[in-house]
Amino acid sequence: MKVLIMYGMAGDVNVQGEEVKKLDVLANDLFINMLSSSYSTCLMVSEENTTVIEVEKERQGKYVVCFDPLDGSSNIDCLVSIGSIFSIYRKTTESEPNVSDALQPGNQLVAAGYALYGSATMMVISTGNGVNGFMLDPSIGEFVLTDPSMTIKERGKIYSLNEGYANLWDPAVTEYVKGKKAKKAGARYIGSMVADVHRTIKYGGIFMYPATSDTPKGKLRLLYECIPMAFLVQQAGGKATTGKMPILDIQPTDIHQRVPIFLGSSGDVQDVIDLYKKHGL
Ligand code: P6P
Repeated sequence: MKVLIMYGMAGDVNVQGEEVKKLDVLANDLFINMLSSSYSTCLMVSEENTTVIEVEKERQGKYVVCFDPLDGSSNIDCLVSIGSIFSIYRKTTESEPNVSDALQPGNQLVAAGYALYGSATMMVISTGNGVNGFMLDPSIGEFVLTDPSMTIKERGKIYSLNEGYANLWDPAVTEYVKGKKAKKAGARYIGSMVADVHRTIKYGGIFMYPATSDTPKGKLRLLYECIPMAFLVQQAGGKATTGKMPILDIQPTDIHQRVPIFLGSSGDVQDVIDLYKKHGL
């Protein structure tokens, strides 16, 4: 009964009479509580919270953490892999922690990472000197370094995006995908960013969430999806762009702003950049 309740259901009371939370709410509470009690963090941005979360004064540390506690949570009930994504900045101002401390470009990041909850649980992390992957060994309850110095090959055979929006793409994306189909490239799309990005790092290729005529800024959030993933991909030797500029160079203006994103093998992503230039976009 308890296991069933953990999968996506909400608003229930379990056999012990405890309130049952949706997994993404539980994940958010865990992130906030652990960071607040770590004495390392002064400010947080969560996908689940409309405004920034300030840590109480006596427990403040020097870091600002932005996170999506459970990305892809719409996939929980069908058991598709989901994940958590985080990025870490240093607080650079002397003032009380405030939203401006979180609105830093990705090229100021101290660290970023994700946890992937799939057929195994894996943490992939970078502190600016390459990317390392740690697999959870349940028999000892520890994360073991199984993927040291992860690197993305210069080109890959896979392209990944939601082709349901093909009628809404701009000419550059339309031409790029047409070219991929002409080369009979492999199409893979999980619809869970952490899983799609992890496959892209491991196998090479490109993951795309472009702007459409309906969503001119795309869907994915800059601070806690695009910047951390762009940092990791670049640290692994890949590229990450909006099509018009590097993700890590964007000056954020809002904690929940969205941007288009193309990331993965440097050669594949460069082809997209060249098409945006060709179409004068
Ligand atoms: P679409 C999941 O909801 C998510 O936020 C990302 O994990 C994923 O990449 C994207 O949205 C999928 O969006 O529009 O293809 O369903």
